[in-house]
Amino acid sequence: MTTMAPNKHNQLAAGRLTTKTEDEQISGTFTIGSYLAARLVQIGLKHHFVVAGDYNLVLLDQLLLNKNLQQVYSCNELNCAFSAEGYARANGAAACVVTYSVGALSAFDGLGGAYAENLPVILISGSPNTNDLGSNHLLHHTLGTHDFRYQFEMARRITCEAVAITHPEEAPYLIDKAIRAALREKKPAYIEIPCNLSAAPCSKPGPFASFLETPKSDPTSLAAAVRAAASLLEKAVRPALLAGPELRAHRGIDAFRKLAEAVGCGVAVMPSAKSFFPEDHKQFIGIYLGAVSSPGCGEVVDSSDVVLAAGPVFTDYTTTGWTAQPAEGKLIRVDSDRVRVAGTTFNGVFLAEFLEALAKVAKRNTTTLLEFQRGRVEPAAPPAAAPEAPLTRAEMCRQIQDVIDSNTTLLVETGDSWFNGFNMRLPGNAKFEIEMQWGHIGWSVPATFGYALGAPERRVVLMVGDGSFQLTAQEVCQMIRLKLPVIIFLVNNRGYTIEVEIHDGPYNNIKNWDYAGIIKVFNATDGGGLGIRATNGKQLAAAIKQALDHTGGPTLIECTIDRDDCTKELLEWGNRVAAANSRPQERA
Ligand code: DPX
Ligand code: MG
Repeated sequence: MTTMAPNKHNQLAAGRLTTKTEDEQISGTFTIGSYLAARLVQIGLKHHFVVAGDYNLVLLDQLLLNKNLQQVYSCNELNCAFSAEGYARANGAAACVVTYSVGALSAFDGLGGAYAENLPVILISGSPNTNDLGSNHLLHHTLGTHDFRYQFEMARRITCEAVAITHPEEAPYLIDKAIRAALREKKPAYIEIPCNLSAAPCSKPGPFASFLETPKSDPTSLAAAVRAAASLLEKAVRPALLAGPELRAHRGIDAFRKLAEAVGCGVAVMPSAKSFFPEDHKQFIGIYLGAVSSPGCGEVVDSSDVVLAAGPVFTDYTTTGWTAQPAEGKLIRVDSDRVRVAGTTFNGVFLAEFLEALAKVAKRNTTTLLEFQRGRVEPAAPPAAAPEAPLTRAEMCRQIQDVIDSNTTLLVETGDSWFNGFNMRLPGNAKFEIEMQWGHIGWSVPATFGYALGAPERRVVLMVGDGSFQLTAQEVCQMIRLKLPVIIFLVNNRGYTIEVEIHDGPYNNIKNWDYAGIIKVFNATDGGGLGIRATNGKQLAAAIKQALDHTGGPTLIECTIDRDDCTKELLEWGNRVAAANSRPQERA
């Protein structure tokens, strides 16, 4: 519904309404909307994701005036938030703009994901005209009561900072407060802007360097934590290092590597931290996931007497149903702002600083690496399937492996795509993205779109199941619209296979779609997307070749495999997680 907005956008596009507001900006006159745009550019954004609605149209006009910030459109607000989430993975931060309630409440699901995954996504929502606050008016797109605060109250629960602007004078302060908190905490923030204030004048933005400052540890606590950790490591017979998913958010990837190289021990990664330590590094021993760890890795970590876990997130999923969590007494646990050494906590110690400092004093001990190397059996390259034999999961993965080069980012959706992804070897600087904490099926299609916009120089490859794809499929049209050469491997196994293997029932069957054919629908008259179905290895090889040559838009390759053709890791992991989830209630 678009009744309230002046039709500035069209005039702008037609070149009729050009100079006044831009001149004003250059000469230092700002509005709330142009102030926000300037701040988004200052923190490094080149794009913002948008779904229009009458509570945000004037704001969108204001954002459009900033030529350093491209407005990117989403099909719905869930996709809008997930696109921003993916963009933040590639670019460090992101912003999305939605309309009141009908838009924002959908976006909240994606914002919850950004919270769970430690990504600073700034959600901006248009809101009612200030003259309606406290009046006796009922408004459209609301619950139909006189309460217009509920959205703000809800946002507070899933962000690190939520602000609702009610006066132009306060706007710069509140906008800065929200953006600074998001960047500091690596969590989403929320900014609510009434529809009649977006173009109201306000003061101009000041310096922003303080937005990007890294917090400093308390020197005494830092020294004490390093002493305690170094002493535990010194006594260890078989120390090992474990990289966790929070390493990236807290800028610890390089420091972790320095520490690893100083100690020289075996280095494992949690599944949600795959690619945070190079897989072709001589100290890399694989993914630690209990019984379904990479070959040889689980034994080394489990038998290690001191494990230093940096930025870990131990959940029922990442510990394979609570079966793979290093015991407290042998754990050095490095979190974003504290360190725990065998049960003693040191607060006010920041992750990267701690790892850097420990790297300077930690004793060298290569035992776990040697142990791993001794027991290592080089996995044989899987044989190619007969070209015309029905496509299997193994053959599909064998071929996808060859698409991954050191410039690739592989995104994997919740489902067996996780386990297929864990088994992929990542050369050089190849990257891996997973949403293992929030685990929202459908995350990957918009997140891949956002990621590809944020990292245009990379080859972006997605593995997604049919069930997940059905949630957010329409966002492929935005990849077509912006001509992004993403490669999507859509695994059509006719259902929710994870659930089939854990606990089957009629609810795990889904309506089949013509997934390859859907691209034609999205192309309409002007799109350049490719949709190809592969039912055997020969067709898949030809499809991959076409995809690699195709640069004018995405290629979706529908891989049809049997309903029960899944990884053995999924079966094992699924059973253990299901067992943990079905524990009967314990009575005191
Ligand atoms: C559900 C999951 O087809 O993958 O490999 O066939 O399992 P696989 P698909 O994409 O199916 C996904 C399906 C239904 N999880 O197996 S993992 C429950 C679920 C969820 N997120 C949301 N709703 C339900 N994870 C938003
Ligand atoms: Mg499926």
